[in-house]
Amino acid sequence: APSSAPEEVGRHRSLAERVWVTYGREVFDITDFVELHPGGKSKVLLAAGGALEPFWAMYAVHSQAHVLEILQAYKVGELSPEEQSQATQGDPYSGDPPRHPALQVNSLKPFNAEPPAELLTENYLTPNQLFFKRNHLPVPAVDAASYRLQVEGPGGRVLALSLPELKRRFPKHEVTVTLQCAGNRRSEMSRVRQVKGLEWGVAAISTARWGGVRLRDVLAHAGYREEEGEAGEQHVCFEGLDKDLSGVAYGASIPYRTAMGRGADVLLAYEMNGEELPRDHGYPLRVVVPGVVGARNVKWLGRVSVSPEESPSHWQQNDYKGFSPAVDWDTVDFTTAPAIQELPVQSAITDPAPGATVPPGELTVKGYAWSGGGRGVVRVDVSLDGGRTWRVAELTGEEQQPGRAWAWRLWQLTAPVPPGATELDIVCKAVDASYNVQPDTVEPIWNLRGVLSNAWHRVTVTLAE
Ligand code: MTE
Ligand code: MO
Repeated sequence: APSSAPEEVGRHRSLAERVWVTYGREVFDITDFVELHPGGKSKVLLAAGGALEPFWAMYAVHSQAHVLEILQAYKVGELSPEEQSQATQGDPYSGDPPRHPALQVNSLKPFNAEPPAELLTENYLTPNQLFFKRNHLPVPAVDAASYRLQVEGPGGRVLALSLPELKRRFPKHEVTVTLQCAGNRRSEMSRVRQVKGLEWGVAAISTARWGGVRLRDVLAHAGYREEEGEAGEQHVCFEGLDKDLSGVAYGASIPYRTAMGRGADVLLAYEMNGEELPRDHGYPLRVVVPGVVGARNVKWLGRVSVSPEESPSHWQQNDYKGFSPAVDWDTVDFTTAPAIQELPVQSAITDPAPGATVPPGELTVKGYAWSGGGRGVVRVDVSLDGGRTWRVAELTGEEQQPGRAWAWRLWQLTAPVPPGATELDIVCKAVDASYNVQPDTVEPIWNLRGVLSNAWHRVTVTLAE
């Protein structure tokens, strides 16, 4: 069979350019099947140009022999063998891994992308290929065999732990955790007044089942005790293996008690949704800090240390902090605000899409809701008339332990469309276990970096005649 590179498959994303997909190493031209797809044409086109696996993981109806048989009829070739990472001279991003074309790319180098919002709530766990990706630097090529995690113990003694040693020495721990970037929903802030940062929509948030070892077990092995942090504020600092051109690594830190407190679920994860951690998500080892902003979940983890100071990293000191709407770039002083750790309560509508035309009669609205610090979501209110009247949505998904509710709830509401309406102003807002609520508008929480954007989410749709 003829062989094609992933980039070639990626160019076939529309009926005009023909629709190609892959399954395993096989390549299929499914152009003639698009109209026949039982789930509709728009759904099958989401997978165009890339792998079917993440979609079939969501829509389990595909795991049947006859579906594979149908697919075989459209086979046109095979994927060419993985190319040697030929580090193209001068482009530090040439070694980045391939990505799924369904992702909406906000920046290619470094790679930053979110899934289409309506896919986010199709599945409680986000398939790895569709999980949002937020990189500040090129993805480092880490050789798992020679990889050693450096852990600095009390007094400066450094342990070097290989992956097999980590897996052998410490019990495996699994937690379902939602990660959200501080900049999720930033584009809504920019509509009020331009902010600096990537223009994320509502999908810089995703959920996975992470597997790994507990950070507290590793720190205890290195000689730290739970009480240690009480002698004065201490911080656990992380360094990534991804480096900028001057050799400075990505870094961040969390308070010692977040890592070492009783019941702490901070992980050094080597698995994501039952698979080996993908390169974009920190292969071979990353930190997962449940309930805490994405930026502290350091990927490609190289070194862990404990310090009376927070991480000296740019991303801890001079970024990922919140400010008053009164502060702008000419007046900002980053030393005056604390680094973001636990995130505030958040929710958004993922379906219908803004500007969609919906049929009269009944409408189903879907979305996600989540809060930081292990505070579960207790309720989501939805309005179809801009916030004049409200209904309570139905929550679905895992209900986790109070205080350790690290993952989102999905929600949906089916309600009659107000008769005579031509347009609907759909609004959602969530309430967390501490009865924290979302602010109703963006203006009062506007900040120059466009972080912590969690106002009521609004989507306007048109009613079909
Ligand atoms: N870790 C390293 N080493 N380098 C990075 O650029 N980005 C951070 C964090 N950890 C980053 C990192 C940010 S800002 C976020 S939001 C999350 O990773 C995103 O994790 P994901 O790409 O697995 O979704
Ligand atoms: Mo982020």
